[in-house]
Amino acid sequence: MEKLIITVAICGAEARKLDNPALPVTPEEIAQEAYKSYLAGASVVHLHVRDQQGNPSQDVGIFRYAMESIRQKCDMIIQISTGGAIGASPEERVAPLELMPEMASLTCGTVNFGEGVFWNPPNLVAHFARRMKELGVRPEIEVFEAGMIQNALNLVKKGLLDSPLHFDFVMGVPGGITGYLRDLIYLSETVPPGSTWTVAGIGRFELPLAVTAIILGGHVRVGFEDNIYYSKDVLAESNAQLVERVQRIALELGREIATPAEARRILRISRA
Ligand code: KMH
Ligand code: ZN
Repeated sequence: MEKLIITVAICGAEARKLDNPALPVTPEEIAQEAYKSYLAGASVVHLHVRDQQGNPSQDVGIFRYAMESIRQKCDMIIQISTGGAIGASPEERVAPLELMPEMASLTCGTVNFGEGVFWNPPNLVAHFARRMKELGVRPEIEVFEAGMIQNALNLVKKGLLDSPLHFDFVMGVPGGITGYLRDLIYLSETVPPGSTWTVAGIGRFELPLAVTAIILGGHVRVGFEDNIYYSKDVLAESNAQLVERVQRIALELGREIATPAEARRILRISRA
């Protein structure tokens, strides 16, 4: 089994400081939290940013500053979000790719998202994939529903994505696939052999899915984007606390933790 890649999803677009006062929202707070998570074992940071009011933003300048601030502290792989927040325009969502991060998220289909709709029609996904290819950005295929795997494979056939793909199973979003273990088994057995995958369990699904992924040979994403709690009714103190728990469990189970350099090799990222 490869070493375990832990991704930290620091703030996302939906969580609010009202929900967990420890939520990092400024670029400085995000960079500091990324660094603490790196020290706790994370090798990838899934990056969203917020504006001065703490609202989700796809502003290129804020992304640039956050990326520079993280790079000054450590060599984590930076994966920017092209999902943004529900309602963000396609132009806003694709804009930060011009910063040429090593990775970016690419959701391969439309899904209900709570009371909203996360809008990803085929032409939009193809446009984002083409842009990533032009800029040499490694996509992480975000899978909120099983059909999104097939959508990604269709983009491989069209030459817009390169095999082997790297997937992120986002499980437990209201409107998407559930976070039950049988669904993780199903998704992990549906991706083509040779693919890599990670799992992001939402809310209470985060920990059981993380443990299952460690055992199955997948990788793990944790963080306030997906879950603001440490345990039932107990708020997490930091993203790093959630990362540290995954590292601890993985080591107990005999799975070593990947450094950023090792994660680059596993994820086939050649550009430093
Ligand atoms: N905020 C969600 C609507 C991504 O980062 O690519 C979408 C999301 C996925 O967070
Ligand atoms: Zn995200």
